[in-house]
Amino acid sequence: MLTDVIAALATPPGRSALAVIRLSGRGAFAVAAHCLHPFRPTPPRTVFRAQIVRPTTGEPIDDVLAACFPNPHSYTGEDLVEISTHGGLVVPADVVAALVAAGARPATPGEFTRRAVLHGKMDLLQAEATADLIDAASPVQRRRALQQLDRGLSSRLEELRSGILDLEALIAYDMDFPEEDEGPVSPARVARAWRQVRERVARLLETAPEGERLREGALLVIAGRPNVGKSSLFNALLGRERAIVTEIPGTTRDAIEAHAVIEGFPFRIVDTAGLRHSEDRVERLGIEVSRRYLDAADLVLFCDDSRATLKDSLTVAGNENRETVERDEFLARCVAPVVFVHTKADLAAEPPPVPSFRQSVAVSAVTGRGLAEVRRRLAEVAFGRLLSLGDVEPVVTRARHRAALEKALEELDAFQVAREGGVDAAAAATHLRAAVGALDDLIGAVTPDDVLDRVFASFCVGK
Ligand SMILES: Nc1nc2c(ncn2[C@@H]2O[C@H](COP(=O)(O)OP(=O)(O)O)[C@@H](O)[C@H]2O)c(=O)[nH]1
Ligand SMILES: [Mg+2]
Repeated sequence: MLTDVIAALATPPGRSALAVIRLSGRGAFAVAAHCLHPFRPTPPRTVFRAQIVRPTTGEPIDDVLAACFPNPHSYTGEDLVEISTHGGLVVPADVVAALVAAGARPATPGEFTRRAVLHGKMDLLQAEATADLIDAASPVQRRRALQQLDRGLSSRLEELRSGILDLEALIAYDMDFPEEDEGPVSPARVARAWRQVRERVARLLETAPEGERLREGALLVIAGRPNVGKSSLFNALLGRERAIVTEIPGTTRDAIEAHAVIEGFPFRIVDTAGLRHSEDRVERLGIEVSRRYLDAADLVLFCDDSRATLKDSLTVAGNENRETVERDEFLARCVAPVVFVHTKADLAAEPPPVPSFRQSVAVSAVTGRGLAEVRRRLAEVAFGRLLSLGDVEPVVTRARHRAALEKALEELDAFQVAREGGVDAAAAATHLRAAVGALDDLIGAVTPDDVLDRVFASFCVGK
C-alpha cells in the first residue's frame, strides 16, 4: 500500500481569498516541519498560525493557518496536514512547490480519496458520492450524493448481503446432510426467503435508469416543425436567451445543447432544427443532427403551433398535409417518451382549439402560460420513479452499480434453478456466494486495483 507523502491544492486555482493545500502520508508531519515555522503537531486537529517558507532558502512565501490530523483520525486515515494560504495563482503553487522540495510528491487525481478507501475511512460507494457531491449541478443531485455519502446505498446493500447469507443459512442443514430427505427447514420456506431477497435486489436495480440519468442529466430534445416556437420554449426553459429566435422558418440549423435545472432535476436540453423536407443543404444537415439527437433522447418535447389544428382543417393545400404526415412519421420513429405542447397559446383563439393529440399542454413563451405545467411534466416523465421514491430510498447511479446488481440477480436466479432442478445444496449455495461477492465488489470491501483506477479516473487533483 502506497503511503508516501503527497501534496496538492484542494481548491480550484485562480483568484480567491483563500486556498487550501493538503499533505498526506507517512512522514507528512516531517515534511511540513521543513516549511512551517513554527510547526505545532500538538494538540492535534488544532489550527495554528505559521509562516511558510521555501525549505532550501528559508525565503518566506506566505502567512498561513495550518492544522495537523494524526492518523487514523484524518480524511485519508494517514497523517495529514491542511494548510490555508492566501489564494490566487502564485501563492498556492509556490506552497505546493515548497512542500515538494521538502520531500512530498504531487498527488495524482483522486489520490486522497483513494487512500481514504484503502485505509477503510470510506467505502467505494462513498468515494463515488464524494465526486458526485462535488460535481452536483442541481439540488436533487446534491441530496442524492449526500445520502450516498451518508452510506444510504451502502447500508441497503449490506442488508441485501445479509439477506442472502440468511438464505444460505437456511439450507445449511441440507448441505451438511445431503443424504437426508428433508431438513428442518421446509423447501417452501427457503423459496419464500429467496423470493423476498430477489425482489429487493430487483427493486434496487429498477432505480438504475433514472439514477444514472440523474448523474448525467436527462437528455431532453425539443422537436417539431420549423417556426412553431421551439427555440422560444428552449430559452424559456433555460431562463435566458440562448437560441436565436426569428419569424423566419429554418432559423435554427444546428442543435444547441444547454444544461438546465427543472424542478430540482438536471436536464440537458437540446434545441434542434425543425423537421421538414428542405432543399437547403445546411438545413438538411441540421435536420439529420436532430434525428440523431432524437434517437439518443431520454424524452422529447414535441411542439405544435396552437393554431395549427385550426389551419390543418382549413387548408387543403398539399404542403400542410405533408407536414402532418411528417409528424406522424416522426412520432412512430420516436422511442423516447414524448411530452406534447401546443405553442403560442397567447395567439390561439379562446377557448383553445381541441388538442389534436392527448394531454397536450398549451404554452406561451410570451406570457409564460403553461410553462410550470410543462416543467412538472418533464420532471415527472424523466424522473417519475425517483420522485415517488422520495429522498430516503437509495438508488443506484452508475453503470458499475447496475452491472453488479445484475450479476447478483443472475446468481440468485441460478440458485433457484439449481434448487428446483434437484442440484445438491452445496452446489446451489455457490450461486449465493457469487451473489454476495457481487455486492461486496459493489460496496468495495475488497477492491482490485483496476476497479479503483476506473472509479478514480474522473476525480480531480486534490480530491
Ligand atoms: N406570440 C407568440 N409568438 C411566439 C411564441 N413562441 C414563439 N413565437 C414567435 O414565433 C416565431 C418562431 O419562433 P422560434 O422560437 O424561432 O421557432 P422555432 O423555429 O420552432 O425555433 C418567432 O417570431 C417568435 O417570436 C409565443 O409563445 N407567442
Ligand atoms: Mg429554432
